[in-house]
Amino acid sequence: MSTHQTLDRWVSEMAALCSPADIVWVDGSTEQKRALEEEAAGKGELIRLNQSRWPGCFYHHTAANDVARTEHLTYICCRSREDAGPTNNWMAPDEGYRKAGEYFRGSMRGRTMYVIPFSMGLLGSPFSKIGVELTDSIYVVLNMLIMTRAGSSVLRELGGNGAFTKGLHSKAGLDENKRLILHFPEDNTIWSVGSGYGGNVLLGKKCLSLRIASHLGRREGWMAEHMLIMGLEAPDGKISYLAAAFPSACGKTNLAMLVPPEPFRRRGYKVWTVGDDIAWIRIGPDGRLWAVNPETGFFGVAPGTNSRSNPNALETIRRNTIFTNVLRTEDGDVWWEGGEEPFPTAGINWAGLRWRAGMKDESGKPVPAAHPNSRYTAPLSQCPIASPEWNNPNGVPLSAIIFGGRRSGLVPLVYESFNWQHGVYVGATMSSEITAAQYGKQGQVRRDPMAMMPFCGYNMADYFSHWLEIGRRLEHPPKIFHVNWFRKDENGSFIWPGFGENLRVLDWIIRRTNGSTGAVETPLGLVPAAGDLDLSELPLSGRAMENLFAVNPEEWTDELAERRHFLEQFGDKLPSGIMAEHQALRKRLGR
Ligand code: OXD
Ligand code: MN
Repeated sequence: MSTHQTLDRWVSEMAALCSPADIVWVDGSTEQKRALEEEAAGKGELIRLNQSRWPGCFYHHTAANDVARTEHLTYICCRSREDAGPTNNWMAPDEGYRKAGEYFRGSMRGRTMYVIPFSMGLLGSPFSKIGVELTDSIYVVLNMLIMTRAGSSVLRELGGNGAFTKGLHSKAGLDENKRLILHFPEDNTIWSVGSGYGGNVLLGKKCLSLRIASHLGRREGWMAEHMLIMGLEAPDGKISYLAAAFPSACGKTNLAMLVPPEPFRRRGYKVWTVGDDIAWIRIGPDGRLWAVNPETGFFGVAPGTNSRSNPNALETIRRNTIFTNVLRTEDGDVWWEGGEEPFPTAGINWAGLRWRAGMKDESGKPVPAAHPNSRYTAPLSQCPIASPEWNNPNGVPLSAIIFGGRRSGLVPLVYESFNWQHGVYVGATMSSEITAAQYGKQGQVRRDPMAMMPFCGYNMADYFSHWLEIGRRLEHPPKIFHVNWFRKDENGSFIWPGFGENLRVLDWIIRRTNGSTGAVETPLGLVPAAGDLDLSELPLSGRAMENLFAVNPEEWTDELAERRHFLEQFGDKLPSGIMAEHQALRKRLGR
């Protein structure tokens, strides 16, 4: 029970629908957390790892049919279909409540309903939003305690009549045919049923912090973005902040926790992690953009994480971490493809099968140890380079916004947009090649504006207008850049070394924002002039640099046609400024 009548009434109504055996309010205390861990371990929902090697860590695995976000079962339920736009699944609110209501009815029989009051953002910050998630999963409770600020303090902040997002989740039967992830932006409500996978059920994350928040942001004049936030400290001690949007599988977490290359480290460059996934951005009283990370943890992809690719992530997940769908060894260790050596010789793989190194399936394919989308949930406070500013209620001022994608051709290593409107066009036409980790044909290009395609809670054309409107209101807009770490040479090899070396590009970006370096104009935007990019101690040939920055107009014909086709689906709703930028690019390329 709380002191908030609307909240109490809603909890009672949802309990009447789902029929739990009892109701437990999550208070955020260590005692309650320990008791829940104990209970989950007792029921086998979590497995305690070897505590001397992995203190405070647990293992969990989801159903085999429930290992990733289910975009085809994710809907925006607003009254008018047009408000959801052509890139979202849409369902009428009445139908959504009716359909999911059938799946929720009696779904918690014999189970406990947990009531999790949580805050996205620091309590009391002007950026923050409060949510309450009702769930029948202890795994969800324990993840939410890592990813959000949850517990009784949130109820105190909510008081007797504060606004909150209503989130209802039930695993129900974990039946794919009875799974729905529904968002009712007009009711500030989320209903998620039939799944136990993080991205579908940790309702503070994608559902609230992006889909519902993007809707609230449009209404209230701020932005909810799928962006990492990082600080880059220069040798003089000045820290500049960047926010960057990349589609999945482009290394967002690695970039947020980047280790500078040796020559930069020696000179005193440092990176500070503010967030790896979500940025809430507002216009500050000084006319600049300010950003917070509303989360308190990382829900990161495990495979490929090792002490070379991301030593800071590896250090972060050494304790108090929940591992999902990785390999577990008999002696309570965990492992994943691309993880640390020594490699295990045997264990229980993500699907619960006895696994041996080198094992093949009937068709001769290697049997994976960890699922490619296996995850770790770890507290941000444990990141060795966590920025002290991640707890600043006013956020950090942004010097630059970076968009990026995975393109083996066409797109230079880095370019700067000419102005805000051009930058919004650059974000709106973002794209990435599909990798082995995603559904779809490998190499095929997928459009993903601002990396928000699966997360924008309203019509994407209105979202572009909102970006343009924010730009009009900004006295000191950050510069907007585009990067592509993935350009390949004629032999199909990556030209740019990536990882820590990406700092060289970030350094140019920051120096562009403070006017201390030059650039040359190309049809796409501004690129570093020869010598502007600091390549000290990086053996990269002049030819490689030429290939990295080449803009070949004749190669752009198909890309321009695809962009146009993509933008035309928004019809009259597409802001004219976006099409004007498209035409201007076409002209500059002479196509
Ligand atoms: C994520 C995603 O899990 O973008 O962050 O899918
Ligand atoms: Mn994400």
